[in-house]
Amino acid sequence: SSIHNRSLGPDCISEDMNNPRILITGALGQLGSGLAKMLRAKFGPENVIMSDINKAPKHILEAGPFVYADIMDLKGLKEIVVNYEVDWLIHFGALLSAIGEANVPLAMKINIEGVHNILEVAKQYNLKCLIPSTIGAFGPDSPRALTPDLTIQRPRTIYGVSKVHAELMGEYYHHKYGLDFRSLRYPGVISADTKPGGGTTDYAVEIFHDAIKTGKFQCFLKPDTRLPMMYVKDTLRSTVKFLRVPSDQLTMRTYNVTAMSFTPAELAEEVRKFMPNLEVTYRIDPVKQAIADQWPQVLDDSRARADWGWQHQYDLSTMCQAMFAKLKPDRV
Ligand code: AKB
Repeated sequence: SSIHNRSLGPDCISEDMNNPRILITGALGQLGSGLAKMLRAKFGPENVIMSDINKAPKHILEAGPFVYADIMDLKGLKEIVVNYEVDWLIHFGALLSAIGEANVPLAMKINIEGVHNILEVAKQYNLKCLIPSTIGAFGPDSPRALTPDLTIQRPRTIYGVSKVHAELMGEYYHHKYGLDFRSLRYPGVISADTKPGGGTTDYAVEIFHDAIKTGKFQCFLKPDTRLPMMYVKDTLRSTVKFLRVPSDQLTMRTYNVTAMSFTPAELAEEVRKFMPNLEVTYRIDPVKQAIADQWPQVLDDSRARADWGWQHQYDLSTMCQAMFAKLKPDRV
């Protein structure tokens, strides 16, 4: 079948890395479809399999292979890996910070037991395995200004605890079994086409949608809450670049990556350059504010920049420009 044909189509840039077949879990979330698009452009549409437990919209089904995959079902995961001859496993299925606090048992199941299944499958079939981490893997005892890769990590959310667990388990499998495990600690990701679900940094996405729809925005964080952030294109570029770095070039397995840091007040000021009449009010969500107050304000990603050449392209101003260009082209 065409699924099993590994040759690149005429539109694909030829690739030195023996043309991997890639499975993405949780692919209907904020990052999956964008990453699939980027990887399909490099490796061919048939070589990137999107998967989720939800039904995919038509445009996703038309773009390339999409399958049902429940990360809690170890046998089902193995079946997909074998049937599709998967080489790389990118694990995006997870519950984010705020929703995790509201559903602790479910977060433990998905974010901890699910990761165990992913690592087991990756080990058994010798897959390159990427499990993203987050600024949420730090906590109140971590330095908040220029938080380094290696520092105190004592998060107090179930999301953070589960992500530290994933980092440590992946690194353990790497050292014990030689698994090519990789992780990036993402900051808040700002995207136009897909929405985040249940995070603490979601306000930075919502402001654009609400501003355009209603001219108003009610923010759930205090105006001076500074957090590390990144435009989705940079997030996806960092991910693809990191996946392609030869293993021996990595001096660590878990790297911080970031692009900018801003507060809600600073973001609102930038958005007002496109919508001068935007009304912003603040109604603090105590759970989300408490989470944000324990997270880094500025992330130090110098090791990613030194080891594998990470460079961001979007800052606060160009990110806003890009968001309005996507969501409201007549404003730009
Ligand atoms: C969240 O807010 O939970 C996520 C994250 C920073 O990991 N966006």
